[in-house]
Amino acid sequence: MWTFRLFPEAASTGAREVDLLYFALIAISAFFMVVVFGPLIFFAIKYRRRSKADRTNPPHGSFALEMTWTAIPLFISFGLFTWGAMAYFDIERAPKNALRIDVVGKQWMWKLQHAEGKREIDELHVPVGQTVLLTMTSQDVIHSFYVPAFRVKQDVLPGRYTTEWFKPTRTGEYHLFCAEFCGTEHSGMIGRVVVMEPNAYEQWLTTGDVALPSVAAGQRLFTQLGCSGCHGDSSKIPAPRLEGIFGKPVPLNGGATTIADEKYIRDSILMPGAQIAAGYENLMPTFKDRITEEELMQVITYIRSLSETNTPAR
Ligand code: HEC
Ligand SMILES: [Cu+2]
Repeated sequence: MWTFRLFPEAASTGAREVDLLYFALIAISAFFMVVVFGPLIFFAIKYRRRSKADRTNPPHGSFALEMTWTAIPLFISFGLFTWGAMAYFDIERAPKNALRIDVVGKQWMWKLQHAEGKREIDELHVPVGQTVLLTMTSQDVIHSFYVPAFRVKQDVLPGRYTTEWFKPTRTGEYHLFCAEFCGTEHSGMIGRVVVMEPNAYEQWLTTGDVALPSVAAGQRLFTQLGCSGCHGDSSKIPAPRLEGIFGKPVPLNGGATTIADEKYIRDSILMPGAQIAAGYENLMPTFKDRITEEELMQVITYIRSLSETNTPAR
């Protein structure tokens, strides 16, 4: 049955924060609307033409009044800015220890991959009460991953990784939209997020077609594509070891330093000549036309997994 609702359901921890801020903005705006329009309408009626209101001795300014109506809105604006900035940082900062899911957008579908191997299209299954972190990219144009019930929306860009996180608080099914006009069938780029009880989710992960877990798939690609030939134990080419580099600073030729994050690893694979690790030569071939977006994410997941056993930086 169709029911009228002004707001989408609120089904994540972040939804409460966003809604509260939004309601506060509406309440403050409504209050000042009354403060401005109330007297305006009152005076318009009182001093209408031909009214007999007293028009002698009009007041000419009041310093105290001017200060008050400058200072109060100023502090309210500061407060709103601080609140908004804090909420923004909460939304933007990817939490640690989250359930990681890889997302690839393309015209016109969402392809999702769980770390355990399960793949989905236009549907995302997640457990309730657990923080979920999406790492997203696009294989063509800009898309935007939007789940109104979680109050999260993030652009998904070709050639880059963006993240989005949420912690569902209620089981159920929620809309998933692409919120960036991305071509003729943009309006069809929709799906659903299914929030399940944790044990139902565990069970779902093992039913139907289950592909290789991301780390294992990445490791297999690492061998198949020949990365291990140069970066592995029996390498005859001077190439840096990749154990322990993830998330750490890496010195580059020319003296600069960068952090070995997803983007750096990605660029190293696609454009190896762009940033050369200090002390090495530009001997690595590009894998530009030999690797898909999904495979890139798996290789990165594998390289990240090499760093999860506290290896010190080079
Ligand atoms: C022909 C040998 C060779 C192959 C094959 C090769 N690499 Fe490399 N790789 C290198 C060399 C040499 C460097 C150092 C120079 C540079 O930064 O480009 C390097 C650098 C890197 C870096 C940056 C490391 C750092 O410490 O800054 C990453 C990441 C990387 N390779 C990943 C890969 C992956 C993934 C593959 C397979 C898809 C691969 N490489 C295949 C030789 C190779
Ligand atoms: Cu789209």
